[in-house]
Amino acid sequence: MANVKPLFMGELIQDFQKALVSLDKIKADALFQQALLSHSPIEVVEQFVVPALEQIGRQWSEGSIALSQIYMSGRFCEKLVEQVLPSCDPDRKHQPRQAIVVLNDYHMLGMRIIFSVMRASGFELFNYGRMDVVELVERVIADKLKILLISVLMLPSALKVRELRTVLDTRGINVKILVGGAPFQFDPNLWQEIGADAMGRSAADAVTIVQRWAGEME
Ligand code: B12
Repeated sequence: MANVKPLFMGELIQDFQKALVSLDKIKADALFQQALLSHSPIEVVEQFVVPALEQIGRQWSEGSIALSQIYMSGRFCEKLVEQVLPSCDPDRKHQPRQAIVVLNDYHMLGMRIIFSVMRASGFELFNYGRMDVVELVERVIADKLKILLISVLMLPSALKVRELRTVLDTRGINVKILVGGAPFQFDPNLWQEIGADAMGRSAADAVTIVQRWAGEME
């Protein structure tokens, strides 16, 4: 971040967001590459792509753009992110068994980012994709998980974590749950209310929290 003035980054985000909304992939790609000249891939994802998509989300809730524009923006950003975040690191560590999942909803981009960054940081974890509570409980048990990362972007999906925790408790399964996504950013107490062990706002938080838990479990 050191080389670029915040104002410049802000302008770049505005232009990127406009290019996405007008479905101008060539311009969006060029701006993304420009941001990469002065920022690391994860900085570009978290400080450039995420704010642009959040602005697009706000425009949609105000009624100024269509759902199809959000959808195409999200899909295109997924492709850009896939290009720059490596899916694995040669120096994998042995850690507690862990997985990441999108619970119930269809917002997949945040989960993909967390998964890529965790793997790039040397963590090995299962990617369950999208699951509902019933399927997830069986996988947690079958895979003998110690840590479960859950991404949700809709409030009803966030509330499903409470149901998951209750079923796991009933079956005597002890697994640490780390949650993240928009509902937890909107309501900072929500993660505790639904029975999670921690909440993270970013991929960097996911790495820090899992590292801490892994250390405690050694
Ligand atoms: C793109 C988008 C879509 C795309 C998704 C495309 C895709 N393939 O993912 C499409 C168009 C499909 C979509 C559909 C809908 N959407 Co939508 N969508 C968004 C939008 C604009 C951006 C989401 C996104 O991809 N952000 C970029 C990613 C990278 O950010 P992120 O997921 O937040 O992840 C970061 C952090 O949260 C964190 N994180 C995420 N997960 C985790 C997990 C862990 C463990 C940790 C530590 C951290 C972490 O780290 C990530 C990287 O920094 C948001 C707006 C917003 N403010 O989030 C609305 C939003 C999530 N959508 C919303 C809604 C309502 C819908 C729809 C119901 C709309 C409709 N009427 O049909 C549908 C429902 C689909 C469904 N059933 O799931 C609402 C949810 C409101 C609520 N309180 O429930 C939002 C908040 C918009 C709004 N302001 O109203 N959406």
